[in-house]
Amino acid sequence: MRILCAFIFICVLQSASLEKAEPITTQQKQDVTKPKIPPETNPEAAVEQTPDVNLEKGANRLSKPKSDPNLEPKSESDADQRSDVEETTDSDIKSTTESPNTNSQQNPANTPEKGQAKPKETGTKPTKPEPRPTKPEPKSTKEDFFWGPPQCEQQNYTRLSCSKVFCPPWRRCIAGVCVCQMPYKCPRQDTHACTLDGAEFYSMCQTNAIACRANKPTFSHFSRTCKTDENVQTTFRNSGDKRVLEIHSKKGKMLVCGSEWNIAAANVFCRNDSTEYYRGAERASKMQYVELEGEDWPDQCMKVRCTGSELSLAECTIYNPTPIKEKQQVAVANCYNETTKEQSMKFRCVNGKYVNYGKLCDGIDDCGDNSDEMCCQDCQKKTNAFWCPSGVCIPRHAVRDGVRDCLGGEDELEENGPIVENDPKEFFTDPLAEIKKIRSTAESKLQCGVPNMDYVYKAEDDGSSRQRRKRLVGGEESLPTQIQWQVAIQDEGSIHCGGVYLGGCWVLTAAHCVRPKPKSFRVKFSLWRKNRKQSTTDSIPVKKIIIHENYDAQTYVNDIALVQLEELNLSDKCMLDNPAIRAVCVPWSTQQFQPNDTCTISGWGRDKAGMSASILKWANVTIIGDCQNFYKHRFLPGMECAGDLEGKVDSCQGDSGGPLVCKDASGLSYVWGIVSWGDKCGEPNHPGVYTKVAHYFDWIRFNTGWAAVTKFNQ
Ligand SMILES: [Ca+2]
Ligand SMILES: [Ca+2]
Repeated sequence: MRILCAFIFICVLQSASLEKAEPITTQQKQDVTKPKIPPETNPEAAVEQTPDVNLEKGANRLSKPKSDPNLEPKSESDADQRSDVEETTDSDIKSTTESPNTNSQQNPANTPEKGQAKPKETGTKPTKPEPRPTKPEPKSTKEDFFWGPPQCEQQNYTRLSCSKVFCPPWRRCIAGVCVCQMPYKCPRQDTHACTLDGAEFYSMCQTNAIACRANKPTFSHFSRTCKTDENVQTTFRNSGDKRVLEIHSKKGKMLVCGSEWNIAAANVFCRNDSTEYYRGAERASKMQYVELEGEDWPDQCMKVRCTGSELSLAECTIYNPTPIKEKQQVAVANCYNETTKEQSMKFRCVNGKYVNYGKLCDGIDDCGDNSDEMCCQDCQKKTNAFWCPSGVCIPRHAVRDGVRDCLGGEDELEENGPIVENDPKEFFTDPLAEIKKIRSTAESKLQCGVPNMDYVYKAEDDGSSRQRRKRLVGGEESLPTQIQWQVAIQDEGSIHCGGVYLGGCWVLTAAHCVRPKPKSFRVKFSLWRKNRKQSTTDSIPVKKIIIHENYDAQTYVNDIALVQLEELNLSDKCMLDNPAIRAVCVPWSTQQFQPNDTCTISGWGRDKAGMSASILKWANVTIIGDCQNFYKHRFLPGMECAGDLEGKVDSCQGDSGGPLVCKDASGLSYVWGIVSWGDKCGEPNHPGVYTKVAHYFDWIRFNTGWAAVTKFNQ
């Protein structure tokens, strides 16, 4: 009954007929016999799933890192070359002869690797409960409609939680937290950043990286001549019992205009003013200019806009110096004194400050750590805040400002209007301009997630034609060069698993698809018909296989493996440029996609007759958020469910190891899952289970040695 590598379409019938279809390697054989799903250690599970599903396993690991980011083929030469000759027919057995690189080691058969695979699996079983949401309960008990769910609040997210937001360039996302970047890693910029003690750096990124480590304000202003008498300093002057803000700079002394003054900025001022106010401001107060007591007040004001994370107002955007009119309002500091407030009816920020519930999800950082904006099911309309699907509200001015704030780029979509360009003449200090430059440089270095459209619909030379596409059960045949990151993992000459190309020399697949015997494998790129190469097909030997150390063949937990390709002679590249091959992006956050998002699975399925219908197929599936309901404790951390609860399309339909790919709002495709296991393919209430790739981001980064595996939030 089960086929070895779960096929994507059609699982419904895999009972008898198919297995024979394809010879299996020794190792696979054994898999076959075992229940596709982890035979559970627990009763209930056992009941349900016995036979028939297809899952397989296999395992092995590889080794090491390689540091090379050459991702992405760039030119047009055609592929083939490297491919071994014989593959054309690809009898399932070709195995060792394949190509120069592979041959050296043979004895395919005599070394059953299963022995080795075992050891590394350590059989461990996950102990820690994953924080994934069980199911959104509309709201917490408080009276806020926007806030929640409670599971989110328990995570204590702040602006440094890079599973939900981007880190600024002077911080780096490590294990879900924005940590201080090494100052020398900041790229040099045209502007010169001056520090409060008169030093000059190549960028504000650098001064802020230093400030981040010291937790002390450092940046003063941009200038080519860092004279301390031009430093930007913010102080206050009393008017009666009110503290009126003043900014000293080379433009002289000015007040802060009331029009943009908000709590995020007031927090910054108060924290910098005194350690007594480490929790920031009580509120952003203002008063009319004419009401100021005393003489000699400055007659101009500048606007100040802060995100809320700054260590001093000098780090904020300061702009638009203008003469003040009498009735105009100016900014007043009103710092937070927690002892005076009763807190019972308030929201407790992660940093311990209390704010009114009405301040949640309005796009403004009231807390000072932004924790009041991190678990939002929607944003307050009256403030015009913008909702990012990761549950974060951002201020309106961050929409179409040229910098991606929402993980999927929703805030920068054209539908949100034209890009707002700042007029440099009006800006005294504009940190956003530098952030924009640094981000776009970094983001352009990695090409992924975008197919080469010139090739997507190119018909191949092998006679296949588009008109022959036909709908299958829940799936559709692809076009010859449509799914450009899909690969086939060839083991001892036969293909039982798929995989996905990450760029450089790296391919991702399921642990159960491989063994630590690189010579037994080859990776086929741009394969369309499973058993026949096309002109763009490339077949590449494998250098190393890295199986997750804690992969458990019984539970399928950590069913993930990296396949490192062999480099070309005298080169650090592993294949010649091939216009029909593109890398998919690696997701860095488990929040990039959410339940109910529609994604695509692909693989070589079999048709009902069990023929290895050899054309690559694809189908849409939906991410399912409450998978524990279907699989109980067999659903473990690092797993994701997708399918269609009616059972029309389900994941068991693609070869194991193949990709579940989701596209973000900006059109970039990410490998969200790897086909792993499932019960009763294609039947209602038995969604397919995938390895959740984002959960393994740090593992991938460590094992590939790539400094930047991802295009964003590196
Ligand atoms: Ca707020
Ligand atoms: Ca933006």
